[in-house]
Amino acid sequence: MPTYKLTYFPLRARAEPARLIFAYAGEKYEDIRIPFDEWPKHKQKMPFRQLPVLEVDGKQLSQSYAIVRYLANEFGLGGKNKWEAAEADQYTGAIEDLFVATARIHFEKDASRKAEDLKKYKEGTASGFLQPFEATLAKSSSGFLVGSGLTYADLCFFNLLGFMEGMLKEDAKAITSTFPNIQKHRQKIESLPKIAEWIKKRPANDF
Ligand SMILES: N[C@@H](CCC(=O)N[C@@H](CS)C(=O)NCC(=O)O)C(=O)O
Repeated sequence: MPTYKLTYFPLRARAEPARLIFAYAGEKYEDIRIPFDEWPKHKQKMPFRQLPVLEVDGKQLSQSYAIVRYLANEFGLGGKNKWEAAEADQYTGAIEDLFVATARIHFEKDASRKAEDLKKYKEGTASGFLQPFEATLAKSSSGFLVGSGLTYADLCFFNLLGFMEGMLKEDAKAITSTFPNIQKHRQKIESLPKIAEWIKKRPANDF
């Protein structure tokens, strides 16, 4: 059995999809959370000078989506064939776009630019990204995004909703709550027994 170490900050954000995969698969790993003030002394040891980084038997892998795809393929959550894998990639591409748009507003320091960007986000950006997920889930016979079963895309999407709401609070909740099939999907993911168990015991973070 390989030894896994996942290094990130004390946040869910970009590492949580990997943690959700480990939880769902019931795989052991070391969940390393570097305090922000200690980051400078670790930064130079990371391949892209950023986190998350996954170590598999001492080999380092950077980039959150490379990490989740690798783990998903290891643990049977990568889609049943190449087409399903490509569909999962399609969803995670959109998830990343909305993740970045959300974080940009949260971290914006200029108050008037922040207000303007938030207005655009609320008026269209966020629902424009969420609408295709809602439409896919409305048609899905399994209730998952891809094919007949759970893939890493579902876990990334689940994490995105919590991330949006953690970063933009009521402004995001007012948007996510308007999509009934997305809410149903969320409940489906959080009630998967292994996921429910992880959510109960994971460290509390806003996002
Ligand atoms: N494309 C990268 C982005 C990684 C990234 O932006 N990491 C941030 C935390 S979310 C980071 O390490 N920040 C500290 C730094 O850049 O020094 C990924 O998906 O992993």
